[in-house]
Amino acid sequence: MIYQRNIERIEELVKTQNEWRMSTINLIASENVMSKRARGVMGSDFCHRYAEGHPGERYYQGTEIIDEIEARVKQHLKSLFDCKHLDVRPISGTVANDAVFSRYIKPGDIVMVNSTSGGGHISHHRHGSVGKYSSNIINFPLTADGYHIDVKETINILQKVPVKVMIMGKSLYLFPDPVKELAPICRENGIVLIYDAAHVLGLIAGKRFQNPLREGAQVVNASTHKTFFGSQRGIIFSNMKDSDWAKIDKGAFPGSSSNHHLDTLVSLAITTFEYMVFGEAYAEQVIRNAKALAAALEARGFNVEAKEFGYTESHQVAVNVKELGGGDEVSRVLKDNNIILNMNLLPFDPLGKVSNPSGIRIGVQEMTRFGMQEREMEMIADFMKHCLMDGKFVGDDVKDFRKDYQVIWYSFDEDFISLENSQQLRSSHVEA
Ligand code: DSN
Repeated sequence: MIYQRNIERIEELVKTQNEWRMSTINLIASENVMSKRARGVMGSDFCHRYAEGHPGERYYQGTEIIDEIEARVKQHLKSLFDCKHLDVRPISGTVANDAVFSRYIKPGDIVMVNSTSGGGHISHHRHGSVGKYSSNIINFPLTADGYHIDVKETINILQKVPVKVMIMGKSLYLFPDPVKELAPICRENGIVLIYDAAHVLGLIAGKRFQNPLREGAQVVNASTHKTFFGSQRGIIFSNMKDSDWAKIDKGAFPGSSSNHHLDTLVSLAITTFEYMVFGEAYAEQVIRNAKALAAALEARGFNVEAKEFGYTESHQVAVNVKELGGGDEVSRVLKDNNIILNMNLLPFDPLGKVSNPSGIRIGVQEMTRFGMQEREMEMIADFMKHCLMDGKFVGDDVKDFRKDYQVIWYSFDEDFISLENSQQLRSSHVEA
């Protein structure tokens, strides 16, 4: 009986999570939601199965059907990212990073990365994946605003320091990194330029952010569930020579995983088709929303970062909330009001401030998927002002507001949008 009650408790918690999250404004920049159709194929027999190796070259029998799905998703992702090689087997963005870093970073190599307070991801650092292979990690110098790599100063450093690997892309990511500016010097000096596109993959696929491969990165690693609204997985892609790609192929399998979680792969196949149709309209609206929310917050007295650069060119907005009690307190107060986001170090925050940094990081990609536009960004800014500056409880108002945003846009879910509607949506964005 006790076991039965334990099982029921878990089922009840899952139900509570499902209902609660649909009644909140989720602004976590690394999350998103899948369409009903992408989510609906999860939980099939594939969640029990193994498929090591590549389609048609497996180490198990009984893989014919996943072989077709995997071959299709690879083919479609390759066309979306216009690349020669692509691997869908990493089971997360960090696993994708590790598959690549393990092949390119040798003990003692000097690796140049975005600092943690400058937005760099934990896997690029000493305690993460890079640190497993080398402890010689140096940070890109930043310009005075803290949100851009200082290209001139980086070139000065490269003339004096024998950097072997450069990793661009980050987690607090407002503006593109200078790939095209630094790729030529990397090529001249044999520096491998790796781009971590975890946060901005959907914006790249939607053609609204820099295209790192086209700008000169040798390889791109990413997760598939932030701005790219798929299941939680990782990918790697490149236009490198076949012989170089063979190293990465082994980094993915057997280097960093064996089976690759087929259940989530089938959802990614559906998301990829959604992205091919709706990706450009979605990415466009995401960036419009981020800019609109930043401006609305600033207008209500918040200290929004990077104002002189138009706040953001991505899905994210960074706000300095030191005067409001710091990132920890502010993010807790917001959560108690059903607005969910995370505290974040801001550029030049000391690393010791990691448990109460100066900032919060906001991502608008999930609320955009639920159909929110500029008008709704004004309302979110109002909620944030009322609870953080006027000391009001807005949790019930947030729940009421959220009732109108339950359907997932930019998808083929039958209760929302037809292909024709989406094309109209897309052309209205192009015309606007
Ligand atoms: N740490 C995650 C983020 O929120 O950016 C990415 O892995």
